[in-house]
Amino acid sequence: MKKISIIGAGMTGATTAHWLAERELADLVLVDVVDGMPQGKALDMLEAMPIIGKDVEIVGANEYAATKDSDIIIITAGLPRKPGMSRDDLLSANAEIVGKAATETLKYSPDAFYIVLTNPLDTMAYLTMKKTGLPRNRVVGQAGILDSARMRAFVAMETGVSVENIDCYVLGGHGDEMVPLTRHSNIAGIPLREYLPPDRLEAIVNRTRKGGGEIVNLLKTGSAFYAPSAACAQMAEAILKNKKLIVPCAAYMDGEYGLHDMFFGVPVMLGANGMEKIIEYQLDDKEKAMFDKSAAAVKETHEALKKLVSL
Ligand code: TXD
Repeated sequence: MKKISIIGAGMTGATTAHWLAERELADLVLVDVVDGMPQGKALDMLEAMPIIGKDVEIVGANEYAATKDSDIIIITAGLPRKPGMSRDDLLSANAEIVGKAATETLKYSPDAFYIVLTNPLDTMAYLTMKKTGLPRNRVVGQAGILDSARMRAFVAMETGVSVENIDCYVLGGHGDEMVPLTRHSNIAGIPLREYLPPDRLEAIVNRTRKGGGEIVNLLKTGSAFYAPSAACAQMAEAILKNKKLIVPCAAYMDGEYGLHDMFFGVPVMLGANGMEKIIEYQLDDKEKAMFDKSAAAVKETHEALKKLVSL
């Protein structure tokens, strides 16, 4: 059985374990600093396995040693947003937590692939790659699957069409400057721009951009977790099953889309070698302008990180 370790057993970490256990993909380890909490959640989930008929081992721990020989490490440890906060407000607190999680886990699992979820997402993925010194195929950040799924859900709500028929692509940084690509999005092959009147499409794009904040404002004590963790599980499955799945993820840019030395949300292919390929869309001038604006915002957070941490 493969092994996946999830660092941070809070809302997204524990729910990622839940989605993964349903898929019977790998044995699972939950690590958290809170005494007893990861152990309690892991045992409770393990006790659900006879009911759902899945043979998965689930262990909780406060020490990184429990993650030994993991195939995939998923980093969710860190603070979530509260109402009124931007993702960037989390930078200094989460940089310390993610930096430690990355270097400690690598000691026990030198061959693992990393999926990063902690915010500010693009910058935490960058930190993970720099701290571990891993090649870029081994570190990927989750944002685009979630942002695209939000847009797909809103289109389904608007049209009454099955979510399975709806393909949307939201690229760029995981912030309010994200780039929903309406030209590339479609319902059963029909371009979204033909299917929906411009004002409805614009409303969906705006709601997508603010989708994370909408949930934060409703929950008040934390941020979204069901959809983000479903996205992490999909990424882990694509890697472990060598699916060659093309999904939007945060990947290290080495000249693609004219971007260098930064993580950014682009379509990537996920397979047994992790982030195997970056797919480059042809962007028109308007899309390129949105891309550049989003990239500038992400770059600024990367620069702020470099002032806090030596990389
Ligand atoms: O799409 C995305 N990328 C995101 C990102 C979608 C949703 C949430 N996103 C971010 O993930 C969010 O802004 C946070 O930065 C992280 C985790 O969110 P979550 O909702 O899971 O936060 P919780 O419930 O507070 O859980 C975080 C856990 C908590 O149990 C802490 O005790 C633990 O992290 N924690 C640690 N675990 C291990 N090691 C260390 N050092 C540590 N510090 C805190």
